[in-house]
Amino acid sequence: MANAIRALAMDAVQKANSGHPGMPMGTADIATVLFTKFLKIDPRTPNWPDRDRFVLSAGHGSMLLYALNYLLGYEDMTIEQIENFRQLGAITAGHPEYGHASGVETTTGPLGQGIATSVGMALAERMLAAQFGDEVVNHYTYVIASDGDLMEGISHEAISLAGHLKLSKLIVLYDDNEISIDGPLSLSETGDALKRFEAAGWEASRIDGHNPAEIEAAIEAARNSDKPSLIACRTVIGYGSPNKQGKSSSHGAALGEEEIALTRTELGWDAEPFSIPSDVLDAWRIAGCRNAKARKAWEDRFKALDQEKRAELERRLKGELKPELAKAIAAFKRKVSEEKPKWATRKSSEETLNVINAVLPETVGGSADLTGSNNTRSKDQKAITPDDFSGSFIHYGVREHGMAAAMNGIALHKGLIPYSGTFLVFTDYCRPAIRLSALMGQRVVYVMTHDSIGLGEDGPTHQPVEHLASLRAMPNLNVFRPADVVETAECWQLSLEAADTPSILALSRQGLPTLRTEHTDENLCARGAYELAGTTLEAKVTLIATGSEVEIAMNAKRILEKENIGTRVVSMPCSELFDAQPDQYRKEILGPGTVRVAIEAAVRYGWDRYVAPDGDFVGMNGFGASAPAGDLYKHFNITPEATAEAARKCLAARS
Ligand SMILES: Cc1ncc(C[n+]2csc(CCOP(=O)(O)OP(=O)(O)O)c2C)c(N)n1
Repeated sequence: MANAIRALAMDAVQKANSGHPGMPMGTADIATVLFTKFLKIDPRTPNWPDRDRFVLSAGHGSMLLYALNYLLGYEDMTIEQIENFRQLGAITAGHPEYGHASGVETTTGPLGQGIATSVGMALAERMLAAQFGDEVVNHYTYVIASDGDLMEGISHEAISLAGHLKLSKLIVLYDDNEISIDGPLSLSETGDALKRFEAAGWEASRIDGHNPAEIEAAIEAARNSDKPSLIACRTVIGYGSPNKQGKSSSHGAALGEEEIALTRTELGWDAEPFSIPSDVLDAWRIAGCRNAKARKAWEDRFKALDQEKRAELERRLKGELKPELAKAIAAFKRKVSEEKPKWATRKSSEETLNVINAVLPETVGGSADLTGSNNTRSKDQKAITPDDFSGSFIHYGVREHGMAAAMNGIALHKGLIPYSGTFLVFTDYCRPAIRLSALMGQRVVYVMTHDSIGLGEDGPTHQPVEHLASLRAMPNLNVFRPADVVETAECWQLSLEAADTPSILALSRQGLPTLRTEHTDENLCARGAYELAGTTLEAKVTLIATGSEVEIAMNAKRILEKENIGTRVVSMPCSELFDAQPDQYRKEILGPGTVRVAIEAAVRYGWDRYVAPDGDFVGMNGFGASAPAGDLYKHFNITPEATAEAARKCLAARS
């Protein structure tokens, strides 16, 4: 049965003349034991909520997963798909992509992401079990990870978090083949992976990854451990290939027709390419049906749940929000637009979370050790502990990258909506995971506070300048920068409603006045930008600002209007949503015929498309500095006066 995986992998890579045969050939025995004896999945119901999760962290070995899914009988994984490995339109992408083939639980390929994402999946399982009971939520998370996965820094964050939380239903099978691309692992690694995991609170063992009895015993032991488990499986990369096995030459290139013929002989496999002997295929298909009964029994238990609990779990798994949310946000907006508090938007976010978390039990908050700064913990929100997963707040520790990947895992698992915080400048520490949130279309909310030089004394290491532009460049990511408490509530609502798009909430450290003092039920941020203040004069200038600089724009308007220069102010909390509006709306908002000046305490990159052809930009040209916020705004000339002056100059240049 394992040789069927090897044959499909080497033949598909040969046909595509691209791909990685060595890893699937080396891990075929591990995967065969795992998938035929342990993994609780039902290919006929690929999204059965209580299935075990399998993560192929070593995504370059994608043919392992595709071969398994074909052999097990996933309907969408036909032999034609295998034959079209890595071709346009096929579901058999170069690396496994979430949303293409069923049975692919997460996108992998950037090494380290899979194992870190799996921590979130295992965590979600524990949290949902605490909320809904073991009889409906009770599954394992299995990972196959490679040397590259464990060499990546993110693996450290992931394993220490999992070890701390005692995620005992997380089992990592490590493809311990001592080979990476450049050659033997000894070129660049001397560490002891087992000791590393043990030090992080894991159970660790080493076995022969080609001995089915040892593999089975090790997985059985891991399932009964009260810690997460690492099983280092000593394997031979490219197993079966007489001239390439055990060598990096089998890692990332087709073996070649001649070597494939020799491998067939070596393995005693004489079937034609893409053809699996019927007895072998039958055995696989029978293995694929193994859990049909378990799935049925689960459905019965699910149906037997009390009506309310069942409806709630169903809603949560579908990712539908409660209708009460919109009402609660509207009531909050009405209240604050009357009270007009002067809050930092991070504080506004906290107040909004008090409203959201009271309505939505599925939100899971957190922070990378900046809870008091990110204001992500709402009133009465209980933190989870290794012994009690009934809370809804996670102390991720100083592990931004691991946190972001774990949030992907929580979102992918379904049933929970993750949000968590750090400083905006440290989105750089999370970026590969944010990119996967966007690529996979996951509802993950990144609460990123201290969003500009406005954070003050911590200085340029902590002051983001290029981050907004670089995040805005990422496809399918909404970057919100609200100006006041009302916009913050609206942006939170939009983040939660975007079921297929992650969001960044860029929030201020410094206090900001309430600018939206007239209540509207309508979510004005939904169109990305809107006219916050019109003019009774003839409109000559449009000031476009985001976040904390909207206040500056409002003050610049006052200066200009004293001089009889009609000035509109546009707040642009989300340029992605604005860019998606119809032409007509965008033109109208940008103020046809007016001179446009944009104000943002960040770099200009990306703003020219709004201020063209003869506008200007008031913002940062380089890194910030260490000083009180007010001094910095003056020093960098991001002030109402400088904004008014920029507008005057643009008008003068016209006439
Ligand atoms: C973050 C990241 N860096 C680099 C790569 C390119 N890459 C793919 S596999 C690999 C290492 C291969 O070694 P190993 O993980 O041991 O896999 P094996 O050779 O055993 O299949 C590298 C560097 C990647 N996919 N992701």
